[in-house]
Amino acid sequence: MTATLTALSEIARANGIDRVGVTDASVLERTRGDLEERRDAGLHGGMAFTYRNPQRSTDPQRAVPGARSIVVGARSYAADRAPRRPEGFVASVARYSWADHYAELRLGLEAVADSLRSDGERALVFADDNAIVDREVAARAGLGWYGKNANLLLHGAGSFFVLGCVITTARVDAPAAAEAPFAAGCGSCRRCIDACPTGAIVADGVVDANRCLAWLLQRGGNLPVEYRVAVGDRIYGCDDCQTACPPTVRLGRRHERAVPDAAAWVDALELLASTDAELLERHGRWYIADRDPRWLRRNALVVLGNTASRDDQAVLATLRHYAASTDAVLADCARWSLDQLG
Ligand code: B12
Ligand code: SF4
Ligand code: SF4
Repeated sequence: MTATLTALSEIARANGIDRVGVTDASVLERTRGDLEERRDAGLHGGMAFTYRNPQRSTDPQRAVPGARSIVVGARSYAADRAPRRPEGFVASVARYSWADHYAELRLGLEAVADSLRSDGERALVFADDNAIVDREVAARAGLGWYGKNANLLLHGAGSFFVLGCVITTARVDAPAAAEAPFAAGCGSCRRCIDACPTGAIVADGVVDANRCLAWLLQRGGNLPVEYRVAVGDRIYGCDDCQTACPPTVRLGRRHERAVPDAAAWVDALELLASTDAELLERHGRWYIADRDPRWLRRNALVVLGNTASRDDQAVLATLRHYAASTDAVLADCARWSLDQLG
């Protein structure tokens, strides 16, 4: 059967999705080449995700055999205010994780998929999944354009959006694409490149994951010494190439949502005193390599070295405790932080 984008958009919007578009289900040829080229050059920094099997992650037919269309949805995570920074030694969480926007996005997309399924079609939801490259399907659906920071900036709305899609066997008719009323493209701007604390944007639209704090804080293993100061107070994710982006900051205001204070900050000392089970319960929806809470402790130790006061006895006791640990990574980070605090 043939569905219309107008009808599906109404369902999506009624279920928390801000922007909707559609594209066909052909192979994402350009991105397949980009993934292979960047992986061969080592820019993936050991990431698996979509890099593990680019033949699969760029072919919608592998996700849903017989697929004809991809309905793409975007949900804003722009916050209506800066959450209050609590007292104590707190570590910051990137904006896209201040609330579970992926869960909300998936719910909205499931409503769209349900409607397609009720017409007898196959329809599966993907969001931040290894099966398909989200930015490229969103770009092809006409939702936005790539910035030099590699993020997809939505027309007239910036990049504070999470992206997902429904891959379906249905044919989805879209009204003829109107010319976007907003200018696309970065022009001579390069603020994100200059703002990146580790120089990870190595060419326009190309991020070297070996240097990107978002990846270094997620992956397993040690934090490279040369990037520990740049970690600053971050425990999860990094926003600098987006908070430096003029269209994202200005236009993001059009799609603001309320956020809880607590979700933006994590008490570093409390984290370091918590059990594995407590950490997984509190932060389980984050991507943590191998679901191993050691990596959260590693990050928190480095945050203390960057932000704590050298006179704080509780901080020193915690760092000394970890410096004596048999865990080589945690001991190394704790010693580094003790050195930083003098
Ligand atoms: C791997 C991954 C990462 C990696 C690597 C990111 C990267 N840029 O390579 C790490 C862990 C570092 C990461 C970090 C972040 N991520 Co991430 N990540 C992914 C994931 C799982 C796969 C991305 C992928 O395969 N990319 C393929 C590569 C080839 O694409 P690309 O890097 O975007 O490159 C494109 C441009 O180079 C463009 N291009 C080509 N030629 C040219 C030329 C010019 C001049 C320009 C400008 C562009 C351009 O084409 C390429 C695509 O073919 C997706 C989810 C998914 N399933 O898709 C989320 C995803 C991309 N991440 C997302 C988010 C929110 C983030 C962070 C903002 C989180 C944070 N605050 O810490 C940061 C942003 C870092 C950054 N500047 O990109 C969102 C992005 C939403 C958006 N509006 O763009 C996604 C789509 C998740 C989601 N479903 O919402 N991420
Ligand atoms: S997320 Fe942070 S470290 Fe990664 S490219 Fe953007 S500014 Fe650089
Ligand atoms: S900061 Fe400037 S160069 Fe970077 S993505 Fe935004 S508009 Fe483009």
